[in-house]
Amino acid sequence: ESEFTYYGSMGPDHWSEHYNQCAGKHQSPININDVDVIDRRYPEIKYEKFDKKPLNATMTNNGHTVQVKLIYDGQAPMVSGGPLAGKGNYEFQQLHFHWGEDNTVGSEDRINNVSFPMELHIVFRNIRYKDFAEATQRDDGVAVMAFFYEISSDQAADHDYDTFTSNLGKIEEPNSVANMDALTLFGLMPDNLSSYYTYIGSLTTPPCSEDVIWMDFNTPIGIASKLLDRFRSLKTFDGSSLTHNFRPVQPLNNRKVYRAKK
Ligand code: BO1
Ligand code: ZN
Repeated sequence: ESEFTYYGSMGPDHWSEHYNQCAGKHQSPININDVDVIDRRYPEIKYEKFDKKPLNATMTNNGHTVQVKLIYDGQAPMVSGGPLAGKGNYEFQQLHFHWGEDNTVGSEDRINNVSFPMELHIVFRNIRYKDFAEATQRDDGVAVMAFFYEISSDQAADHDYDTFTSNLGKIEEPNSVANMDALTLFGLMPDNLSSYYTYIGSLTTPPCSEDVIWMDFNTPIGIASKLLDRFRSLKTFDGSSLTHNFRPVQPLNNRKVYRAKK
């Protein structure tokens, strides 16, 4: 295994030299053009335990992103329904973020060629598969819920994120871990979950496994610009700042993007 970065000789243009799936035809991220999107009705999404507090919460600087792991007493959060209907139950694995060097870039998927300053990925695995590695081998194994951020000066909206990001200073070094206050998944998500895009893509980092079922929610999460700066001060393996960690958009090829409406 070789490492990967977001610039230079191990940057996204070179990932497929070491990870052949990164050259696949169903890759993520993509640009979503509203004019090409197909409206579709889906069953309601069922959110289980999204308001449950974990026993333990840690954040890790893995050199590529801030990854949050949550350990639960008993059942972890699960999602089903929506585009996952008939495929089974999907259990929470981890969540993490993608951001950019300034507020004009950062999100991975784009909407009408517009980037958002940051994107949250909440990663799920179909419980019919024994672990994440096996799930990535299946076309119904992995689902990711994606949320976009927008710059907001509404301090109240920041509450969960202020607490969360105030711990980022403890994990500036790659491979460092910090304990954090227990948070709920709903606490990080916007209130309005009624409209989302969905399409079939991949993991956005090596090994770029296909297929991943993506759900990109329309309502952005408001965050203060100064909180985004805390993400940008993390360091990567070569000692430089992790100023950006989004993969460029990939060809849509023969895929369709759907918009779920209630
Ligand atoms: S993403 O949501 O498409 N950006 C994405 C990219 C990579 C992973 C997950 C989501 N990687 C995998 C690791 C596994 C790990 C799993 C769940 O995440 O390769 O080792 O088990 O945490
Ligand atoms: Zn991600």
